Amino acid sequence: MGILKKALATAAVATALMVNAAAAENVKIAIVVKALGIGFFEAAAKGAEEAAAELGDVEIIYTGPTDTTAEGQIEVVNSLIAQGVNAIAISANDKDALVPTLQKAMERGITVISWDSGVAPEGRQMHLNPSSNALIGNTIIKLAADNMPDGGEVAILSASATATNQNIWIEEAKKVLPNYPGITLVDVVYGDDLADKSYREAQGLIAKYPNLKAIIAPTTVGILAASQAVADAGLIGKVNVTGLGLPSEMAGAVESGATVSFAIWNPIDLGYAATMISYNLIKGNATAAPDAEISMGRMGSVKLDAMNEGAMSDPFTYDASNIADFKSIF
Ligand code: RAM
Repeated sequence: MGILKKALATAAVATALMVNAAAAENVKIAIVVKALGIGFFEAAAKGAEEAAAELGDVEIIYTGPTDTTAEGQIEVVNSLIAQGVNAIAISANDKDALVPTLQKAMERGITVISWDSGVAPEGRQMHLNPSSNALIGNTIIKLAADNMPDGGEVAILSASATATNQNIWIEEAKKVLPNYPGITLVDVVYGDDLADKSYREAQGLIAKYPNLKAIIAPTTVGILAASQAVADAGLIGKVNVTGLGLPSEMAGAVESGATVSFAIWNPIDLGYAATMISYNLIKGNATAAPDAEISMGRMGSVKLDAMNEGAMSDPFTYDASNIADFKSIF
């Protein structure tokens, strides 16, 4: 080999080694979602990537099962443990079923937090709620009530029956129902955050309750499917669909009138914040403990309560007057 060739080869090896060293220093943060293919989580992943770009030394691993089951998430978490990630930030399909696997992750030194949909305290270091649970519970009932001046029957179309977040919101909604005397909750059904199952469950509600005035879906998948079922059944103006949705997915429903209004927080900010928190815990910049304040970068900081839970901002309501401004964002 000529001298020049040899020097070039040595330089190439050196460069490769440097690239490897830099990659090795990257912090690996896994964002584990309820299931792949859900727009809400794709928006959160966008926020996670924004945080990673800001931090510079982070690799985001966006992953989840194909359906919203705890079994699927356990498999995913086991493979992340084997890969040796630095943090697992999970939106859980079940509060308890994931605890042993996540405890195993923590024993291996992996930072574990839940966000969006929580894990029981023994299975994670902290949990990030998008907003106050009580406020979300009240919001979903109020959104229905505001368009039912004469009261009447409402039904809830939820995600999976074990989803921590929807179950808490439904519990909170039931607590405030007595404040809405004309309104009766006739049923709660589960679409598992699958579009086709949610659509069929909405059809079932329409068939079973001929006087139904509103379907409340505290899930972005459910609200979209229910609005389509109501439109397809020719019931726009008779059954109002409301709950939690993405402006990008719900613009058509608002335009058709199947949905008068709905609410949500910013899922991009939520994914961004979960990533920032994971990073600060990995790096030892913060410890998850009651009263701790953990920085979330451009989102300010979150203060943990006695259960190591914190909450972000209030949900925002969307209707025909403002949806156009948001439908291209998330
Ligand atoms: C779906 C998921 C998610 C929930 C939103 C509102 O995307 O169930 O967990 O927070 O709806």
